[in-house]
Amino acid sequence: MKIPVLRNILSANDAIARRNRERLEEHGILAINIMSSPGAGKTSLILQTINHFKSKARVAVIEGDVASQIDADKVSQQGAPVVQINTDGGCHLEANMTASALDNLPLEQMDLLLIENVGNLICPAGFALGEDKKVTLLSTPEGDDKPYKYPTIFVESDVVLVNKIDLLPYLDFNLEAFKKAVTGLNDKVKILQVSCKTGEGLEAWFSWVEREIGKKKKRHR
Ligand SMILES: Nc1nc2c(ncn2[C@@H]2O[C@H](COP(=O)(O)OP(=O)(O)OP(=O)(O)O)[C@@H](O)[C@H]2O)c(=O)[nH]1
Ligand SMILES: [Mg+2]
Repeated sequence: MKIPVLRNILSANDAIARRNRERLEEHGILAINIMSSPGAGKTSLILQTINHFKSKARVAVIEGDVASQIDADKVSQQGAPVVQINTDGGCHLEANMTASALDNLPLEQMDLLLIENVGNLICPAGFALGEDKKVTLLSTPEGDDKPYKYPTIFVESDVVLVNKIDLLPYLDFNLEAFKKAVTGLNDKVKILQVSCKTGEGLEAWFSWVEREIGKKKKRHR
């Protein structure tokens, strides 16, 4: 009896996600759903990305957290429009929350929307928000076996960022084993190695984002 209920929830979510996608499409805004475990570096990546694009593209952010507006405050300090969503215990963002956030963002003045999902390697992968791309961060202290334990998020992702590579000398994280595990699940995924602390590897991330913004604008014209 529970299965049809779950289907209804997911199809309702998908319907709202489609409307979000249409809304973003109308304005030519590229939307990226950023997912990871708590503390893997989502906010750090967002802050680096805002900083890089400040004279190149207009970036806005949706921050998803169970509680607090700590991350939204950091984004706001960088001058980007931001909406904080508190899920009050919910372990992922849903499309209806994203729709409300879109109501509160200056869509006419945006090129890129970065959505920081709730820190969780499981549930966020199951809920479409209306994004164009899904990006997962996996930080090196979490271990290279995570694709085997939490496969769905890696299957769903367009890009996987291995973050905190500056810590590799102190860990037994095996980069090649991790890449093999991810590509075994998803042979189309792009894997980038970065440090949001030192900036190493971020140029490749910025280039990918820039290309995707360009593609979105082209489709919009
Ligand atoms: N050494 C190192 N630390 C990093 C790196 N990226 C982020 N951190 C640190 O990791 C901690 C967590 O980073 P956040 O960016 O807040 O992580 P998050 O994924 O947004 O965390 P939640 O929002 O709580 O899920 C902070 O202390 C960061 O300074 C990195 O590349 N290397
Ligand atoms: Mg954060």
